[in-house]
Amino acid sequence: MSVKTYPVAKSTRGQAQIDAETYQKWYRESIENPDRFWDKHGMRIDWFKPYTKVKNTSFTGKVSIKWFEDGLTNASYNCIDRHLKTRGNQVAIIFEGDNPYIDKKVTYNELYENVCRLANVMKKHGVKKGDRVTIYMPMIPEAAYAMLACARIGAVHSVVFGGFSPEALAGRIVDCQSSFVITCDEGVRGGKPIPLKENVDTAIHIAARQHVGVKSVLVVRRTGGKVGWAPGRDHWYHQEMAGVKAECPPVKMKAEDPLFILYTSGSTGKPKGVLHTTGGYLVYTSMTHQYVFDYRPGDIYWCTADVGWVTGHSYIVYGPLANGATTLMFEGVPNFPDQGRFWEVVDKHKVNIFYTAPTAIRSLMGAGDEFVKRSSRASLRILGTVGEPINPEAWEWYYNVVGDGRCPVIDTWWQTETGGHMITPLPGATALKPGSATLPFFGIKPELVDAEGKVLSGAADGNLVISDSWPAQMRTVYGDHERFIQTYFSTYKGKYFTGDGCRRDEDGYYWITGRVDDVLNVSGHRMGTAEIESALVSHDAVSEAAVVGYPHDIKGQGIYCYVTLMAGQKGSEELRKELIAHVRKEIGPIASPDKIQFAPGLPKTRSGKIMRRILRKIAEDDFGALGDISTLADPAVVDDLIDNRQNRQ
Ligand code: 6R9
Repeated sequence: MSVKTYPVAKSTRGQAQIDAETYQKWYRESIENPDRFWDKHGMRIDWFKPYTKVKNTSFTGKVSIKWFEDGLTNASYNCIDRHLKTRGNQVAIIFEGDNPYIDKKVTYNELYENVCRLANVMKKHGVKKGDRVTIYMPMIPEAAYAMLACARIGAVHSVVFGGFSPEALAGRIVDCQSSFVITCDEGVRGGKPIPLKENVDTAIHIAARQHVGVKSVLVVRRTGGKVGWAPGRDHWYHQEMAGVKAECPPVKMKAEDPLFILYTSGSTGKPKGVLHTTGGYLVYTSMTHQYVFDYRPGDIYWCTADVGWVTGHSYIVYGPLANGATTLMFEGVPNFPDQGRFWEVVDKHKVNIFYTAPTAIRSLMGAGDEFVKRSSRASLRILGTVGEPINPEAWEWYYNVVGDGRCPVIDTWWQTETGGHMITPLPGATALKPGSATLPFFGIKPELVDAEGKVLSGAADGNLVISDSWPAQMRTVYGDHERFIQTYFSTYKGKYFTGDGCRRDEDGYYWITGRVDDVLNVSGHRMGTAEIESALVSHDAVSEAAVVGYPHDIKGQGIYCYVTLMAGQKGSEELRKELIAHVRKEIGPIASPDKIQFAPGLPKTRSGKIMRRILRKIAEDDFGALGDISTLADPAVVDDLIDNRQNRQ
């Protein structure tokens, strides 16, 4: 497949902050002398007591990661107080409701008052520094207040995505022994209520059976829907907030004091509590937010993620607010009231920087250009993506149709574990190649290794590891440091293993090929499922595709493709043949699909990630043991996939 390259994008508002030369210079310095580099950039946040030590990290033995360790700071102070003098009346948060007629603006002064009050409410209920607080909320400003209020008093928040089931919520409450929960009566998404308080009630019962007692639940009233009530345990947010002072001094936190825990699934076992700490995380998320999005004061910035995921933590709340930005929080979904909602909101709030996931882009692309074309999108300057590899077809559509060919597409590769962007273009510095996350951010040392751990040089294909620490790296798995070492530092000694496969091209550009367990080996040829998916999606009839391997007598693994067609297209034998020919043409005969199943829907988590585990099982004709499918956005798609499987034995 020939690769198109887009020259360094001209920023539509003068020169971007980092040009190609500055990128080279800073990158070199960050690698050759990380202490000096981060000593300088660590001062981008405010410290009550400046650090004298910068980096103290080891990827071997017990694995210990410390940054700015003798400095004292506070994340809430950095996200609020330090802006009050200069931009107290500037909007900090724009809330856009699920209902398009509902919105609200919160200034930095108002943010200060709300966060201080909430911090005081928590203190009143006995929450202390180091205590874990579970936040189970929809996308409303109170979710951000709750995170920042925890940070203010040194409590460690654990945000659980509002789409998770009571069982999943209970598991997370139990794992970090959390006795204080902040929630909402109901959430609203796509016009439908979500019974958050009811789920919390159920979760608390489940947790109690495991001897973890939740003492207090603070409930924000969002819909006014009827909820159960445990007197003495449950408290209304609005009543509590009215009864406390609007000022609360931020606690002086050590740089390495925990800021939050965020649970994430691995390939084995129960979800891991990824632990992030204060100083390095804030330095790195604010710095990446500024340079990766070329954020300038006054910009309206919108990341469509949910605060239940790391993207919401780093790039809706902490990074943007530490930079004094205006960050938009969207309560709804991309297709409600219809598939034009994103672009309507962009016009309504004059959004300059827009950051979303490839899965959203592909689904909106499938709905047709008309939904985009009826908006102006003239305010847009930067388009970002995150979460999975973006296929060139979707990239081009995003660039040409959404961005009208004038906004660079910033494909950011990173993980819950990395805290912030790792491999990403910088607008104004990096020539773009659709589908490539391009080059490492400052301070990031990616390496490709083969199965034996041999470091590969030049253009190569391998497993992606990071060979030295960066400030926002996770510090441990909460309560299980051994698991941290095992999961991330034992596969390749002395290196952080990302779990992703990756190719580096002759220009040094990185192309993430997907999780290593998704890489296929067909007749001894190695290829990323993402590559085949990308080829399939580049066919006009295809809206989305997911490819998995299945055991094949002769080839080792065969290629099984689940294909969702564009609206109006019908699956047929003829189209099957056409798609096979298309993939052969795009990649080569080795990538010929063995099976193509037309699927009206793919099994996705509520964050939009395709659950390949399920697809692999069905492809293997072994769907008796699909495991937990309760976290799927729409568990019903599984039945259709099973009924129409192509591999009956
Ligand atoms: C931020 C986030 C991490 C995994 C990661 C990789 C995939 C994320 C990507 C990407 C290709 C990108 N991933 N961004 N793959 N290109 N730009 O998504 O964190 O939920 O922990 O997922 O997502 O496989 O390892 P998380």
